[in-house]
Amino acid sequence: LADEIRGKQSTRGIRAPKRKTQPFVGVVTGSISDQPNLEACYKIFNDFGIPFEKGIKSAHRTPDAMAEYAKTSGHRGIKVIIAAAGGAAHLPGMVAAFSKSVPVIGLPIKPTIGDGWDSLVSMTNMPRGCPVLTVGVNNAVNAALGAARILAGWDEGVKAKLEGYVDNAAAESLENDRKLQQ
Ligand code: RP5
Repeated sequence: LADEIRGKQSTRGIRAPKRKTQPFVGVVTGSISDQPNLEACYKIFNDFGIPFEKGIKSAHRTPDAMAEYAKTSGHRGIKVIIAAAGGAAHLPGMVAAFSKSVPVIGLPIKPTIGDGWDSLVSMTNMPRGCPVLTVGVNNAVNAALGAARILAGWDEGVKAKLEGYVDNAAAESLENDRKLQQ
């Protein structure tokens, strides 16, 4: 993936039009108000060189667009979907229902009322046969890393980035311990 060409510099120094890279991850939120919570997720995908697409597909406000997006995601080459929603967090479950075979990671967003527990439980308590792989409330980092782990099964570049990430986190933790002892 890291080798995918995102844009090309022409020989005259004029920037050629960006070639659209096939996205492997679809990130959808129920509302524009959820988007700031996804920044950490987008950063990881950019750092890892994972092509992704993002969109707002509301299960309540735009159910037809949401259904169309989910139904066509697999045919369009999307390997995993992150669906983020808060409050009445139906989006990941509906996306999982319509996409049929694409893994869906549910990211509960803390709503304006409450701590997000209701959003979390609505994503974990799916009926048998329709799983939503759910991460913690507002934990966009784990949503991104979870998607990267799915892709790492068939992409060596993503696997190497992930292992580097884990090794860096270990080194940082050991360094924090060392500092604490001083
Ligand atoms: C959910 O309702 C969205 O995912 C969002 O978290 C929440 C509130 O949406 P807004 O009223 O801010 O658009 O569907």
